Amino acid sequence: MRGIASLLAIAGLAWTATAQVRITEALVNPPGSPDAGREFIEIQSCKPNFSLQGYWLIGIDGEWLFNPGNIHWAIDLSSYSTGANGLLLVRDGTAVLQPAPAAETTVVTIVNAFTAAGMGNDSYTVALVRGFTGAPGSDIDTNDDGTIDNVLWTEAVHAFGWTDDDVAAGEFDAIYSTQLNGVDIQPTLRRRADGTTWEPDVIIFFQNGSIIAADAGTVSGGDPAVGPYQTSNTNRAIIGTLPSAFNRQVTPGNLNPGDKPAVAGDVNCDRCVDDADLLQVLFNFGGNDAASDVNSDGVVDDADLLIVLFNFGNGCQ
Ligand SMILES: [Ca+2]
Ligand SMILES: [Ca+2]
Ligand SMILES: [Ca+2]
Ligand SMILES: [Ca+2]
Repeated sequence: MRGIASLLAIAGLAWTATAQVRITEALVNPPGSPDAGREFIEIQSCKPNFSLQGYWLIGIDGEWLFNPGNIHWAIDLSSYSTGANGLLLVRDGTAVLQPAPAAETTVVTIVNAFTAAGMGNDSYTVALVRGFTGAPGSDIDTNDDGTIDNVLWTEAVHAFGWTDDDVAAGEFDAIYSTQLNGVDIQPTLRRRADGTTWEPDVIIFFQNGSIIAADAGTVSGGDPAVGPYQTSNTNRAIIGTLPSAFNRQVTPGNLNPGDKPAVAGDVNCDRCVDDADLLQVLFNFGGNDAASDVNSDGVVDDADLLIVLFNFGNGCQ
C-alpha cells in the first residue's frame, strides 16, 4: 500500500493547473471554396456532459487593414453541454463532413457561425473565454499595439493564432493568443524554402501536449468538398512529439489520435480516476474548487467523493 507521503506527491504533481475545457482542433481554411460551411472548432472538457454555461468562442482580427483587436464573430456556448466523450463540435453549415462525428459528441451547427466569409485566413486569433461581454465589432486593442487593452471577459481559457508575416512598411499584424492562455504558431516554424511564410489551415491539440498546425489537403480517394482532410507533410509546424497514432487525418468531432475520452470522476484531467483524484477531492472537501466539484453543484462534498469512488480505476488502462 502506498504511504500518504507518496500519495501527496502524486496529488501535488497533479495540481499543476490543467484547463477543464480547451480547444482540441480547428479547421479555419478548408481545401477549395467557399470556406464557410466546412469550417469547424472542436473543444473538449475533462468532465463528460459538461455544461458550457458562460463559455464563448470568439474570432479576433489581427490584420493591420482589418483593425487589429476587432471581434470578428462571437458564439455563446451557454446553452450547450459537451458530449459523453467530452467533445463539442461547432460547425458553420449542415453539409456532411467526413469523417462523421462520434455519436457521443455534441454537434452544434450554426450557419455562418464564423461569418458568411468564414474565419480569417491571414493574421488571426481564435479564443475560448468565459463571461464575454463584447460583440462583433468590439475592439479589444484600441490603440492597435498588439496588447489587449479592453478586456471583455472574466477568464481567458485557451486560444490559438498566427500572423501571416505579410505586412508593408509601417504596418503591424497582431496576435493575441498568448495573452489568452493559448499558443502563437510562430512564423519561424512556417517558412518555405524560398523564405516566404505559409499560413495554417488546420490546428490539432493532443492530450500529450503536442500541437500540429498545417496546410490541409484531401486524403487520397476523398472528396475535396467533404473530406476527409489531412495535414500536409511539408507545410506543417509541430510543437512537442506527436502521438504515434496520428495518421495526419483531420477528425471533426472525433477524439484526436492517442487522446482519451472524458471520464466521470476525473478531477485532475488525466482521463484516469485514481488516488490523485480522490486526494484532490478530499483536500478541497467543503470548498468550491470547480475541478473537484465533480457533479458541478457548487460544493465539494460526499456526493463528489462517491462519484470518484464509484468510477475508481476507469480510464486508467
Ligand atoms: Ca493595445
Ligand atoms: Ca478531433
Ligand atoms: Ca485523474
Ligand atoms: Ca459537488
